[in-house]
Amino acid sequence: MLRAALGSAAGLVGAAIVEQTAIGQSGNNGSAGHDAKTAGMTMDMSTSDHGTNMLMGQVNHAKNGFDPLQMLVDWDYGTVSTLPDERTLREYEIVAFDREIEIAPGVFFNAWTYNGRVPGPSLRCTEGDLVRIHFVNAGSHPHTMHFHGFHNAEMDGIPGVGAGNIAPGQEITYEFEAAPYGCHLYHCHVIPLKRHLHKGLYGAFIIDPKHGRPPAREFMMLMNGFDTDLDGDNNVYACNTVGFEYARRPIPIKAGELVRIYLINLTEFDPINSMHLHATFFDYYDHGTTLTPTHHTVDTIMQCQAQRGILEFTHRWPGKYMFHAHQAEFTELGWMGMFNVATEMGFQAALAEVGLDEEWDRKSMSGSTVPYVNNPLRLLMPAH
Ligand SMILES: [Cu+2]
Repeated sequence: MLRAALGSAAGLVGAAIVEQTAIGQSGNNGSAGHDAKTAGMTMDMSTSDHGTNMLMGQVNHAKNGFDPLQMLVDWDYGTVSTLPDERTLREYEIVAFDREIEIAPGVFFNAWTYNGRVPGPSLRCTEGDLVRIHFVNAGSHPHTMHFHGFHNAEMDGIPGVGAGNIAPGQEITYEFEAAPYGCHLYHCHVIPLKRHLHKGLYGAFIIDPKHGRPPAREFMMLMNGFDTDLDGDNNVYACNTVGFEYARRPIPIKAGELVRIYLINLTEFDPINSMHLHATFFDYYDHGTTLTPTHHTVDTIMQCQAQRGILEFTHRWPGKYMFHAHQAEFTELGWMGMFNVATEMGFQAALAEVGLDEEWDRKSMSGSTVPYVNNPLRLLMPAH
């Protein structure tokens, strides 16, 4: 049963890619005709070069309204002001609405989105900031925003407590002080949760510690999956929504530099997801709520749904290095990418190769809301 579903799913991706190659981007809604081609493509997938097959075709990022390469670094700091008590106030505008998105070349999904994208904006702030989120539901179903973090019951964004479900056309302002620092998330909490989550209503919520973390190139990666035929199994898996996008367009980093990934799992239907890095090892900070690693020198990590953590690593030598879920079926259905590790001299070319510029470089190197203060004593202090 499971095997059959996976075979069918592999066929779906393959069929879509071939279809895309054949007829290009124009007018292809991708939602019809896959089933008929499934069996044949499954054969093709098993007898030809998988990598080549999966790398064909391009997602129309402009039409999607988001680009997974930009999503790695497009931190949303909100509108920042200072309160009379000198705390920082960050105000965010979030609108939920329905939107069709392309999750692999030629494969479309009727998503429910925060601000038109899946995942929603990567909200970033500093521990102790007052966070005010003005949420408008312009979608077709009731939704909420439930944040992981400390807050009172009214701000929990669940049905039946405080404002509860926010009906279509309604709005609410959620407000709380950002704590604890870490790599967190937000998501809709309307029942059936499985459906509201899987549709795409989730995003990263990163709280920087007051004294920052050591300088690093930083990325947000959210692991997700999509059930395109509504049978309760995912047909496409991805990191930041678009299957194989980072294989088609490897992520530029530099040899020898510290890389920090804020990794979050929001895969529905499967109990766990995972991340594996090739050719290097990482330190891991479970939930990001500590300043010293909770795991040293590992090269795989598992996360339950909503679990998250911070990876820190360095690639020593230039070249292209894979990263992927280590559940093979997730990998084969889209959750696989590459880092393009460049020398200092070769970095501009690595950026240009995947359509990135110096602005992307700047965002990836200056994600934190606060400068790093290197005070060894802070490691001895309680975190919260
Ligand atoms: Cu919802």
